[in-house]
Amino acid sequence: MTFLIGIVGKPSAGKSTFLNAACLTNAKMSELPFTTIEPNKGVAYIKTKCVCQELNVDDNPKNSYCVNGNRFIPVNVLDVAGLVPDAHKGKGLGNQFLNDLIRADALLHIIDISGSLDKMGKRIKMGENDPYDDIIFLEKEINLWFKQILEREDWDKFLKSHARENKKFIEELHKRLSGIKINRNQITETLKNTGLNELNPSLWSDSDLSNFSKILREKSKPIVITANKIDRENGMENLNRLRNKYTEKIIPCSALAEYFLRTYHQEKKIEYIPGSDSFKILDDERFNQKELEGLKNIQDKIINPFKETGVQAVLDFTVFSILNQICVYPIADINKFSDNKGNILPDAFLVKKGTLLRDFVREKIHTEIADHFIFGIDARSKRRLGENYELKHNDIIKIVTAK
Ligand SMILES: Nc1nc2c(ncn2[C@@H]2O[C@H](COP(=O)(O)OP(=O)(O)OP(=O)(O)O)[C@@H](O)[C@H]2O)c(=O)[nH]1
Ligand SMILES: [Mg+2]
Repeated sequence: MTFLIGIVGKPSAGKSTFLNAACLTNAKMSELPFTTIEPNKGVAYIKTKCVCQELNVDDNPKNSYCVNGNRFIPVNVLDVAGLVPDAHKGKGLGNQFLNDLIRADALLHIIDISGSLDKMGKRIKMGENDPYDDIIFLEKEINLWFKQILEREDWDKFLKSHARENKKFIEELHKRLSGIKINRNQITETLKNTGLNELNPSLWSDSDLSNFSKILREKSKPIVITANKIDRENGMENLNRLRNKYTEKIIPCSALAEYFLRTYHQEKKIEYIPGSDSFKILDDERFNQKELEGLKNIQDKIINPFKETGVQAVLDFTVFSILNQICVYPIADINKFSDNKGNILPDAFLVKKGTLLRDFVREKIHTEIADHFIFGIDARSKRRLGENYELKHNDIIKIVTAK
């Protein structure tokens, strides 16, 4: 299973630019609001320090790629149309297009930190819009959309049949929401957090249901705030102001800077590893004066103060910190760290922190193997690992089967 990360935000905030920067796609970008109507798909890569350097081996990745000791693992990204306040009442393009994000694991909210777009994405004087308002309205619209999903296909009827047939609410709700990528745990935890009674959901008021769907949304589709256009004059100042008001993590970003760097790298004009704190111009002659100045500005005004352009940071933060993933390398030969064909460290899998070896084998490797699975071997220590072993970040593991 590959993660799906959805990009949301008001028109012209830079969503398609972020997608193109992260995935090297060709989604249309323009200053005009509502440039994107149909969703744009791409594949981005999250970055983690590969174990190849520690082991001093040259790896042959199959499900990912490795550059200078950095392992890049694919995730799907979807960029959708701009969302405006009251979208649930049909404003702008409405919010129906959000249904494309129904299977998203997390949402990146791209905000314009320079505050130079009005609510509809039209250009206004820089600083006139408070990005805090964008955070609040978007979350509200997303929560309303989520509640609509929960209620659609007749919530009352669902409750009545549940009461009549005395079925388990959690199981039934899980089935009902099966298309939305919500697991049983998230439902159970939401019930616990809201203090709502699963035995009698027909007594829930509308505000109970709103609260329930809000918390379930937070758990199943967390929103990560990306302060885009940090390169603009007042970006830093606005970011600091916003951080005083909004306590969750906000990651500064210049999608446009990353877009240039990735494009020049693809054209073999610069050396650049996404998310790094420098790039190298390969041949000055291939750039005009304006482009060279642009590159100097990227280094001085974005990379130096912020360590990187932010696109990679946002993706990595989402997968590792918000979705709580760790990286595990299954192999077949514990001395060569290779698969049966001799590929060294072929696969890097993302698994949730706390996953047990048994579940990892069942979910990620193959159910057939899981039936014959006996134990694992830690390739570093050559120790045996039982099925209840809890996987650690960067584990390199051989799965031993009965066959
Ligand atoms: N200065 C600056 N401009 C940016 C940045 N990211 C995007 N832009 C500009 O913002 C404008 C809108 O970019 P898009 O990527 O088309 O925005 P969008 O959010 O996809 O817009 P819609 O599809 O209309 O909802 C374009 O003119 C981009 O060049 C950035 O990091 N810095
Ligand atoms: Mg767009």
